Amino acid sequence: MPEYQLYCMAQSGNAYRAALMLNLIGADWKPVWVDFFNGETRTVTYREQVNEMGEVPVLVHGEKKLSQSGVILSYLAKRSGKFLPDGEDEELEALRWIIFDNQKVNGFLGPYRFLKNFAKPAGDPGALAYLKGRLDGNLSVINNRLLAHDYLVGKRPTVADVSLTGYLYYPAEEFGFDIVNEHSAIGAWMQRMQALPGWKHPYELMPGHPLGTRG
Ligand SMILES: N[C@@H](CCC(=O)N[C@@H](CS)C(=O)NCC(=O)O)C(=O)O
Repeated sequence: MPEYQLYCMAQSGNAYRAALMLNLIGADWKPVWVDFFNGETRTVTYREQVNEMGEVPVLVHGEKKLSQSGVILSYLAKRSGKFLPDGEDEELEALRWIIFDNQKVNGFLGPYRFLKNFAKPAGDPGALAYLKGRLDGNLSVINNRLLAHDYLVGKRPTVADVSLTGYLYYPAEEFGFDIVNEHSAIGAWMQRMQALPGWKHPYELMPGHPLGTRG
């Protein structure tokens, strides 16, 4: 049995952060596919046995069961000594960017892509336009940061950068706009992250792609 199990599915950028981190630290792990699109996370069994919040990802490590990708990243960084912020100031700074990302960057990219790509019926155009407006502003905040810094915190990648990867590598067609063309510093940062040993695309790293394939 591998040391870590990660409840996830290929379409989830929230799960991708955790799967990527496991790969980047060279962990012994295996994915546990969640049938998200047929409602598995809404079942009583999932909520009682896996995650009362009804969300993916969930990391299982021995007796521990962790959810919230920011918590999972922090746990794995502490255990492995990799992607750890250096000292209290960097730790707080990393947390600041993780929360901004969770709430305003990937926290909007996920629902936007879901409404555009997977929702039946497709998302309301007004809701999509609202989210796109917020995304333009929030991605610009990240782009400005990355114009001045190679990584979000300090001079090397930390958990804050792993968190930011979330939805960024999914194909532009799934969003209907191209993040890399619109935000060049994010594009350059994505290439730096992609060059790290162990980096893999979300569709390679987690089961269930293409949609409808059982993981
Ligand atoms: N902040 C959470 C977000 C997790 C999340 O929203 N996951 C989605 C899948 S991509 C989910 O399970 N959503 C279920 C729901 O909201 O009902 C994290 O970073 O882990």
